[in-house]
Amino acid sequence: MAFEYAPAPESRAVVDIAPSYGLFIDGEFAEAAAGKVFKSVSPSTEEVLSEVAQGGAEDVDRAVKAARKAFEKWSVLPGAERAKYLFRIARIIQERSRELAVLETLDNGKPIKETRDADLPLVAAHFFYYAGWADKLDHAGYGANPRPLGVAGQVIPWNFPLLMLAWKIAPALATGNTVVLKPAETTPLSALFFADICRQAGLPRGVVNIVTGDGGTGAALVAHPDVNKVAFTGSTAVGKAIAREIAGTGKKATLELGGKGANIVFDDAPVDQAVEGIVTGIFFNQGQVCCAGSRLLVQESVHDEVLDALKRRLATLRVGDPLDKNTDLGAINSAEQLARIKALADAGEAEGAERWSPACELPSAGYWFAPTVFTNVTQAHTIARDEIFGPVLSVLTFRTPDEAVAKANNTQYGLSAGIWTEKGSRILAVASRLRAGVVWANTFNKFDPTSPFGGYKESGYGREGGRHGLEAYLDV
Ligand code: TXE
Repeated sequence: MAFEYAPAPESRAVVDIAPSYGLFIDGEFAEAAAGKVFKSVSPSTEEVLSEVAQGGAEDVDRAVKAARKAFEKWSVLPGAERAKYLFRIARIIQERSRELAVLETLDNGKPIKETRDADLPLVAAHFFYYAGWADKLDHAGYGANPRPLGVAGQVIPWNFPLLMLAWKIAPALATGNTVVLKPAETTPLSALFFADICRQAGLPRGVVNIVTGDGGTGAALVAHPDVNKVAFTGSTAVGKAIAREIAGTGKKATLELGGKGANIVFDDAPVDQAVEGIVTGIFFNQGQVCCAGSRLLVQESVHDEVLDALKRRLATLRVGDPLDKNTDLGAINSAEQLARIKALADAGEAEGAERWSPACELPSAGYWFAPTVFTNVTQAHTIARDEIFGPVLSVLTFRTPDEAVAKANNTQYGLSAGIWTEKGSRILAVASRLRAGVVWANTFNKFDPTSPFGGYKESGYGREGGRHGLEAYLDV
């Protein structure tokens, strides 16, 4: 049935983006030493949002020095004092959440519905959660006299810019470390707004430094001899290069890399509920999620029923202006990422899988990809093995729980999985055999700061979130 569509655009005017931004070092914004800049472009319109400083090795060095100096005082501040700053930051994030949500949507391309209702509340929750830990770490509470590692060099991706920043900065600060963070080159703006929030919260100079730039800037940070801990989220290829770079240096590292999550639907699962989980699993953030449920493993007996329901549901999704509150799918983050998605989807077709997309009109400017479902996929297909990092679902079938487990584990990755079944005993039996850092049951992509997150196999090592996330920043 056709219905009238009334656009509900969020106001762009709630955010004031400056025409240019410097690096945030030792509490001040400053130009890069070499005077280089790059443009931050809105992927939904290709509009240039701002010009941002391109940090080089000299800038990284200045930032690390500032962080080292700040560490002397920050690391010995009583936990309760550090907590006050983190609580203050959390509160300011809540107060400025509308502005930050609009900013993130403009810079990243994801729907305002997601930045407003998922990203921003989680960002604040991480700061509240780790603020609560800061004074519990003082020995009597935590045990073995934990000590911060020193200066943390943190490199983050573009898919959840502010949330990845929160995952990295909140536990580092709670444990008494200081930080140099490099945001992704396509989404630098929310980290620079966060720098302003640090100033607003009165955070001592040098505790948080933001050095914007590209992979070369990240490499300089990782390689800096005075960085004690590296925290990276990004591609598996760069994660491996970082592991090689720091081998033998004594630097500690957490690496959160790619994934190829299996979303396993058994024949007793409520179909409508499972379909919602499949949609969230692969179309949330246009599928640019490391723990996306990019492989649907559906029990053969319900394959047609589930696929019919899924296609009906996909026909109702709205793809378009990410600032519209009704939008379900926004833009792909960059031209490069769009090209990667297109190439893999083309490989799916070339290798004989069956491609389907709902009818939808994509905007002419910007980077867009329609929600896509591939059926008749085998484990040998490239689209069943490689991380696509886009709104592309590969559907495979299974007959028995053993076969489901074997197929789910047949990947170089091990970040996430989902199980849909009414049987509690089956959830426990299957979950314990899945080689994945997170297994959701009858839900997908649910996050909470209290839960550790991280991968098996080539999805990386170390955990972020929860108590385990603290340990990544401590020596005992
Ligand atoms: O990642 P990169 P890209 C996957 C996803 C995607 C692919 C490529 O499959 O299609 O990676 O994305 C910085 N030393 N994921 O090219 O290059 C870079 O500047 C230090 C999964 O964007 O890994 C950015 O800040 N840093 C993923 C960050 O690393 C370096 C999220 C990520 O960029 C560097 C993103 C170097 N040598 C992509 N080279 C996830 N796990 O969620 C680049 N960087």
